[in-house]
Amino acid sequence: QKKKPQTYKERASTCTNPLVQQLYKIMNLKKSNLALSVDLQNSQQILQTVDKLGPHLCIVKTHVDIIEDFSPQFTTSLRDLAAKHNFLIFEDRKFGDIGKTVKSQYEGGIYKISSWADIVNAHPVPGDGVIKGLKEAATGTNKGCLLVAEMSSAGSLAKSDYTKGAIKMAEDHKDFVIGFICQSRLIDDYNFVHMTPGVKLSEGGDSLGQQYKTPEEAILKRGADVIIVGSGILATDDPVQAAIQYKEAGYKAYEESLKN
Ligand code: 6AU
Repeated sequence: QKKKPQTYKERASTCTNPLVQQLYKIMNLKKSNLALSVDLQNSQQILQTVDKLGPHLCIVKTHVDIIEDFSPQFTTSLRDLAAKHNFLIFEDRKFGDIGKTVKSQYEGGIYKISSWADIVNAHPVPGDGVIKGLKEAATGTNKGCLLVAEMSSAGSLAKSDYTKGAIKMAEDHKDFVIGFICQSRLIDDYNFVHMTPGVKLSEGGDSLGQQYKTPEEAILKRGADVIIVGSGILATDDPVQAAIQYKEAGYKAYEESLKN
C-alpha cells in the first residue's frame, strides 16, 4: 500500500541520511525541485549561468569532462556559488567500472570529483563493487551516489530485472546510495531521492534518442522528487525566466501530489 505523501519539511525530519536531509531542506526553503543540467563547455559561461539561475535551483548538475577550459579554480568558484545560493552539486560522471578504477576516477585525475561534488551517479552494471569503490573514496564525508536505474533514452537496456537489481543494490548500501536516476518511482521510501531527466515543458525528443516528458508527468504520473532540466532552460532566449517557469511547474506538481 502506498504511503501518504510527505512534504519536503516532513521528509527532511524523517530521512536518516544527512545529505538527503540537506537536500529536502533546500527544496523546502527554495520551493524548488529543479536541478539544472548545466551542459555548457566554457567555465565562465557555466559560472555566470549558475550565478543567475542559482536562486531557483536545488541542485546544479555538471558534466565536468565536457568543459574545454577546466581548471581547479572552476570547482572552487562553483563551490562558492553553491554556498551563496544554497544548492547541492551533482557531477554526472556515471561511473561504470570495477571498484578500484572508479575509486581513482572519483578522487584522482585532473578533476578530483570527490573534493567538490556532493553527489555523483553510477551505473549498477559492474555489480556493487562500483559502490564500494566510490564509498572508500568518500569515507568520512557527507557525499552520496545515485544509481542509474532507468534511462530516458530510446532503447535503454536499463529496465526490468536490471532495474530491480539496482533497487536491491541501493537498499544494501543505504549509507552511500541516496537515490536513483530513473523514469518512474522505484521505492516508496523518501530516503531514496528519485531524480528524473529528460524533462521539458513540451514533450518530444532530440535527434539522438533523448525522450522528453513534462514536469507534471515526471512528478505526478511517474513520482519524481527532483526534475533534471538542461536544454529546456539553456536553449531559450531567457534562461532565468525559463528556470522560474520550470521551478513553478515542478513545485505546483509537487503540491498537487500531496493531495493524493
Ligand atoms: O534536458 P537535456 O536533455 O538537455 O539534458 C539531460 C541531462 C543530460 C544527460 O546526460 C542527463 O540529463 N541524463 C541522465 C543523467 C542525469 O544521469 C540520465 C538519463 O537517463 N538521461 C539523461 O538525459 O546531461
